[in-house]
Amino acid sequence: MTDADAMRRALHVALRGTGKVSPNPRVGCVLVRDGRIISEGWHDHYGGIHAEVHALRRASESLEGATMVVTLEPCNHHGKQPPCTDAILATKQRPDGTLDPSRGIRRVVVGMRDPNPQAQGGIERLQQAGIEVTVGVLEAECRWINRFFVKHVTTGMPYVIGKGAISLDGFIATREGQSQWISGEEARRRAHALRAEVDAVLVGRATVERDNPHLGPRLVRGRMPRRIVLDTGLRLSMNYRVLCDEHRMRTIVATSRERAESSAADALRREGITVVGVSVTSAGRLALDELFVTIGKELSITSVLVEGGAQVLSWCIEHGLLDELHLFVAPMMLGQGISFTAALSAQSLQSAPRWQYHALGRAGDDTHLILLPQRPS
Ligand code: AOF
Ligand code: ZN
Repeated sequence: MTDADAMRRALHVALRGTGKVSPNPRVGCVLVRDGRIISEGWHDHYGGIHAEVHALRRASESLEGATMVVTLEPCNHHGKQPPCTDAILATKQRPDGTLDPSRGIRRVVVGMRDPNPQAQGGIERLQQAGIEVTVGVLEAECRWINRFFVKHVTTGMPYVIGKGAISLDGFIATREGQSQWISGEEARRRAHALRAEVDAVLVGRATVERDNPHLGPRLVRGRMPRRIVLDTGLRLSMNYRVLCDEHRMRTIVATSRERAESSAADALRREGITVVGVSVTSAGRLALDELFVTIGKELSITSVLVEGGAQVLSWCIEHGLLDELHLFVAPMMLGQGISFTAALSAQSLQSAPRWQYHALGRAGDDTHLILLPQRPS
């Protein structure tokens, strides 16, 4: 078994923490001895034990000479949990408490360094104790599963993903606003899997009024994300699902600073809904960059899926707020309709937002594009 094989398994078990560990990273760990996996562990929920300790506790065989393969640098700090480095070094202790280099875990393979300054230093600490450490195995994959955590812990802002289901000619709805359904079942299932992965799903008021969406991952197993509704004037009636169903306590309504102090805002708060006030731009729209800073810092939201509509998506694209874009392109043409970038107007080809392909595949009859912004170099 190569380090990469073991890391692939560690990445796989890390995903068991999906939807449960935020704002922490998803971390997986396997212990390898004599060429086979003897134990595995993962960070299962926020505040719970870390992947390394989980794997060490679950081991039913001797750890003598074993290699630990873990997707993230073992932490070296006291947070909600004690340092994983201590647990690793404990496997090397003689009965008198001194370290014996030949005992216990002999080698540690790390996918990526921990970007959290408070937790860093694990690699050096292990090396000082005589453990051989290899860093950077399947690093790109490890970074990808923790792209939300990495952005949030380094900038305080959530990682923002845009999502649209469009026709071949780029429309998200007919002229009359009919959009259910442009994409097929498999594309919708993938979109729901994204909902289960992010901390929050964001939509504008017009989308709530048109579709009365539930925004939960009903087509897959997963927990309900927080739901963010943009409502500058706080005019939405309380009868929409996001404001009155059993998950309303986890809904966040973003509105102007002024309306956030109004009696309408208090009525929402009495229902357990969070109301966040942000500045309004000269164009009369909520300043989403400010909203993202607030929800990242105050509500520990590490990721947001922007589901629409066209106004909100256009605004995010125009202001460079998307870190990733998922487009499900259905083999269908409308000729006229609501373009998913209706409110975007590029003045020239040079100034048009450009993207690079991260992945391109099929989702049933639809094409699934995952794009990353091409930031000016
Ligand atoms: C690890 N293994 O499985 C995870 C780590 O408050 P705590 O104690 O849970 O610490 C959270 C921080 O520890 C988190 O921000 C990240 O830097 C690291 N997460 N580290 O060694 C794990 N989940
Ligand atoms: Zn740890």
